[in-house]
Amino acid sequence: MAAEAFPGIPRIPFEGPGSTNPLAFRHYDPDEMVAGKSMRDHLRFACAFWHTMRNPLGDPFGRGTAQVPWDDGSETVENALRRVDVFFEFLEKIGIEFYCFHDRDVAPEGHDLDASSEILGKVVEHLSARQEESGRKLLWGTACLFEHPRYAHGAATSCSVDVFAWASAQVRRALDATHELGGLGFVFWGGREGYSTLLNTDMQRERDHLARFLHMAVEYKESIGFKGAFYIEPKPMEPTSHQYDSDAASCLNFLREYDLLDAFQLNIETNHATLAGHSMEHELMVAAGAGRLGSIDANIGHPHLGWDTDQFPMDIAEAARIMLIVLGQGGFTTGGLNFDAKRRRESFEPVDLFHAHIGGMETFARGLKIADAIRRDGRIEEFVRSRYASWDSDLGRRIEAGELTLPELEKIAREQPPPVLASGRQEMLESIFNEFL
Ligand code: XLS
Ligand code: NI
Ligand code: NI
Repeated sequence: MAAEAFPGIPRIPFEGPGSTNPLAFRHYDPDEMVAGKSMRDHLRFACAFWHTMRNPLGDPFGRGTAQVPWDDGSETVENALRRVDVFFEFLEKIGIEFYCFHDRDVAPEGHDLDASSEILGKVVEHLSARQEESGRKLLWGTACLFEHPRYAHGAATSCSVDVFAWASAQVRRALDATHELGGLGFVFWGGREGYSTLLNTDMQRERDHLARFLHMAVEYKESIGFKGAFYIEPKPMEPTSHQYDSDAASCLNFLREYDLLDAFQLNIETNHATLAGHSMEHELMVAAGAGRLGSIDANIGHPHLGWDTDQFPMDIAEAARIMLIVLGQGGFTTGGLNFDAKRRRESFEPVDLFHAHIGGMETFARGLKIADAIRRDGRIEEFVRSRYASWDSDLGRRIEAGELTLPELEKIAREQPPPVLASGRQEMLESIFNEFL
């Protein structure tokens, strides 16, 4: 193997809360047991190949700044294989067990579909060998159906049937690759599955096409025996002005409408939730309530910026709110916490990849412990339970069981004294939550 890409950076150790070493963990001890499970198994961290290896850290006003001494900038197979080696060195040093990729992050496109498949095949072989050596696993794969100019009008929702066919070919191959690598899941994020203006858009036809596309993916998945989970990743906008997978509720409705609900779970991303005008907590609760919370893209937006800034998750209270819901549903099964996050343009040195991921991991380690402590304390849970206590009465039970009609309820209401309400105690509950931070 070639020289180290991150010389002088050792495997990041756990040094405990007293440490001031920025390249050490103070709170994330993978073996520490929390609520009967190791932190490693609770958190199931994953690293995103695209941000870690391929994001040049450009913005709409300036070119990329990322220092990538291992990358010669060419679209060759050799360069792609070298990036894989660097990525696995990073995974091993940072102590992250899972990763995620798009087909086009790991392998450049060839001059036609067959050439692209061949290149992807070579890279997959290499990824497979590195997985084997390192014990690292693929949390999910996906197909990049948004970067190439051919997808300008969308992929599965393109006005061009030929683009739809091309996207089908690409998803087929990306599924093969994910299957070959033993991936635990496959994500469909509707990169450009939406519109810029309704003046040129047949919305219902496009939605029908997207559903057809997903049905074909499910059929293909079954035909090759791929057992991983399928996830839809909601996002309301950007790059389009409206995406059909705009939030958890609209995704669930879409899946139900097209008889796809059994085949998909949701992969919820924090910054997408906030772009949709929701809290992450809201999106997670909608997904979990439908039994469809599969995985999480862990990042965070900037409160002043109205786009997907994909910042590393550094908000401990937010991580605690997320982990409360994850613990509440009994943890992850196939999913995990994927750092779909990039460094700021100013953090361009390779070592910043470590600082960024360490920060995100520490945030979630603390979030996990806080959420566990809040659950063990039980005051908030008990408050919620008692807030609905009137529903545990005979009347509540009969309404919930669908045994009463409007006229019958009118009779009951008339015979009773007017309802008396109790306070919602929001500020008291917020203070209890804060006690644990
Ligand atoms: C973009 C999305 C994307 C998906 C995978 O905003 O978050 O990165 O996670 O295609
Ligand atoms: Ni994402
Ligand atoms: Ni995103």
